[in-house]
Amino acid sequence: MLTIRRVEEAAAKAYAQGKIGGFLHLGIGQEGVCVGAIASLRPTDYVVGTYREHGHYIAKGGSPKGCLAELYGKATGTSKGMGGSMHLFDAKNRMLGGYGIVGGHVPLAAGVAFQSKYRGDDDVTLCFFGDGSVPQGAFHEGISLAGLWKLPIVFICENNQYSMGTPLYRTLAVPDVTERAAGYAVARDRFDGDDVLRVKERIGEAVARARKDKTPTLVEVITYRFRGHSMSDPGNYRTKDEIEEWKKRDALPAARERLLKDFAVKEDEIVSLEASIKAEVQEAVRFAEQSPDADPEAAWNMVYADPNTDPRKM
Ligand SMILES: Cc1ncc(C[n+]2csc(CCOP(=O)(O)OP(=O)(O)O)c2C)c(N)n1
Ligand SMILES: [Mg+2]
Repeated sequence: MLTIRRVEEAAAKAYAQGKIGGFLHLGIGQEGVCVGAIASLRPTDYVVGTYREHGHYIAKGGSPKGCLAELYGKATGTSKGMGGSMHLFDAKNRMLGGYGIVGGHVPLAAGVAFQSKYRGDDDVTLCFFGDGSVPQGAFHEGISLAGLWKLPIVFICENNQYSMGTPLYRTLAVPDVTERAAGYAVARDRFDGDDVLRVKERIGEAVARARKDKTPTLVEVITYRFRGHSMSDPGNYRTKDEIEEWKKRDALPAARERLLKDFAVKEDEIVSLEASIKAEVQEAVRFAEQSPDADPEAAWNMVYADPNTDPRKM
């Protein structure tokens, strides 16, 4: 969680310096969700995410270098600098995006889960999306087929209270997202995302069900983003008090406390871990800055997959 936060803080700084172009959506405040959920997976399981997916990419085995270089549009980025912030792909770690169309990736994730079942693998797919995906048509098409075909997938709504600047009460007639599950014969769960171990345990139950029984679950995790929607959003639609209230439920300092109290980790061990994460991220920034730009000619090489290459082995 700390690595992800430091990477995103570094990204925000580089963006303000004009070193990163395009969109940049930070998940600062939401790290407990992707880290807890992905910690419950096996390496061969799949993750499909939105444009707010830096944390998911890193939690799935990606590196600060691969993330930052991608944001900088460099050839050494995880998508060879062709995707940018919203399109982090890492086939070898089975991180399958990074999508900019709200809700559009939900049926794609159902397709990934379908191939696992079709091939007889026991891999599970986690599909992350925001509260803004829930009223979208594609979301319902994806979850409907997952329920009908009993696909090994966990749909995880990261409910951060807003779709861009629009609060939940203006987008959802039924604010409990998981009530939709009943219409599609999908199991459901809903809980707070302020404790990373709770997230791991509860998502782990849904993952176990998907792996063993081949049945989907719709999970809603209550969370909050501390920054605006993207770098161009100062977030003026909410009060400082609201943000401060949510900061009391930040999963990152809570995890630090638990390491000290419940797991008998020493303060100086944590301090040295924090220092090594800081150094790793500083090194990743240097790497991104010094890497060569993406080669526009190389874009043609990636329009179609090589039919002789199994992307799962890349
Ligand atoms: C189909 C579609 N409509 C509109 C947009 C513009 N848009 C980008 S992000 C966003 C809000 C999505 O909110 P949510 O799903 O809650 O995710 P969050 O940004 O909070 O993580 C919108 C409307 C889009 N990218 N795709
Ligand atoms: Mg949202």
